[in-house]
Amino acid sequence: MWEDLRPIGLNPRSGGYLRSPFTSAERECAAWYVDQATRRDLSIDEDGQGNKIAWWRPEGATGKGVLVGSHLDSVDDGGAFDGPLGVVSSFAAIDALRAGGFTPQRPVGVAMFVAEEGSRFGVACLGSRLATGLTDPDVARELRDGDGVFLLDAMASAGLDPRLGRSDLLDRVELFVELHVEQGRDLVDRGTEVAVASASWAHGRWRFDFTGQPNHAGTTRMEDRRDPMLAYAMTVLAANKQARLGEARATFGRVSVKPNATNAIPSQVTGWLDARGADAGLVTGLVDTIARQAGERAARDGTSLQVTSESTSPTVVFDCPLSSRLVDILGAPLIPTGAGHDAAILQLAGIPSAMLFVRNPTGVSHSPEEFAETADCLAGVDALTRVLRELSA
Ligand code: HGY
Ligand code: MN
Ligand code: MN
Repeated sequence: MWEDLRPIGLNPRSGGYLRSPFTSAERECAAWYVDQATRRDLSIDEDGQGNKIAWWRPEGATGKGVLVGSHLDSVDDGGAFDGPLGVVSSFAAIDALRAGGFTPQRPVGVAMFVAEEGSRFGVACLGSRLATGLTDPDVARELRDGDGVFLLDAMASAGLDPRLGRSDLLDRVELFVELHVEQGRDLVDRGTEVAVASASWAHGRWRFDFTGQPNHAGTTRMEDRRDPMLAYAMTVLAANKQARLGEARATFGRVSVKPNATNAIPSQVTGWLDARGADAGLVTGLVDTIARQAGERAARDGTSLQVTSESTSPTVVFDCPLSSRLVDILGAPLIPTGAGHDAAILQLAGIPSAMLFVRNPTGVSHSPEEFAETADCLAGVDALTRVLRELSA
């Protein structure tokens, strides 16, 4: 399965992946998913935003099912494992159960949630948020990517017949266990292969628009400038300082400049803040402080600032009985994550959800360096197989 996936969307220069939602590479990943499901005689349900569940419903397997799986889209130049490891491991776990002659008493589904990374349309976990009704389709209809392409147009040009909104796709789901590569160093520092997630940190994205006066880089005296780049630069440093002071995390990883010309003082600088912390209050306080300091600096420079919240998630504690059961089955540690996941969205929507993490020796993610050893990937499959055997019996 990995060999089939490996070349799809691979950026040969960086070794990272370009699988942005509803682009050809991501659609090739979706086709790979359909092929894998079809080879296993799984029946595929799909909702209006392209989320899919491939169901194993053997004779006698009735009622709501146990869902596993993850996402296949990536951040630009992301790693190979963030998302796909959960989907590959889910198919492999079904293979292992079948090879062992196991027949579940409840349906077992493998999910493929679309647009988890929020990298193209700005809202994290957009596919699962729409499917659960946590994001209003009217809001989603207004989303555009960096080139101004509307979500619906991107979906249509990728061959979907988009009908956004809460779907019945998840109505047949009893609980969800998402296996995911760890995006940090907890497991490698513990010397452990697999962990169970306790909670997903509160996190969100805010758009900072700094507006100034465009002018000539050579003829405009320094004292006559209203340069929005200055407040932006100060804000990046302020965010870093405030996050360190507040034991939170803040990142300006994306910026766009107009007109983005070497010899022109910008008219506008837009930076996107990703802020995270152990609880939502901490994150709100952090962003408020950063925005206040940014506004004060902009005012001093004769420029202006507008801050817009694009997507926020509270801290989500995964389903305790389910997570404790996984800890008992696997004897694995319970660790938090600073990353957002579809499992957190389903948990928020009332579907008992949990996560398994597989050791990443680099601790790096959202980067070509993201990695997981084959032995650890197999340990993850084994863990998921044991969990599925228990939960679907
Ligand atoms: O950004 C995140 O936390 C996740 O990887 N989508
Ligand atoms: Mn992910
Ligand atoms: Mn990710």
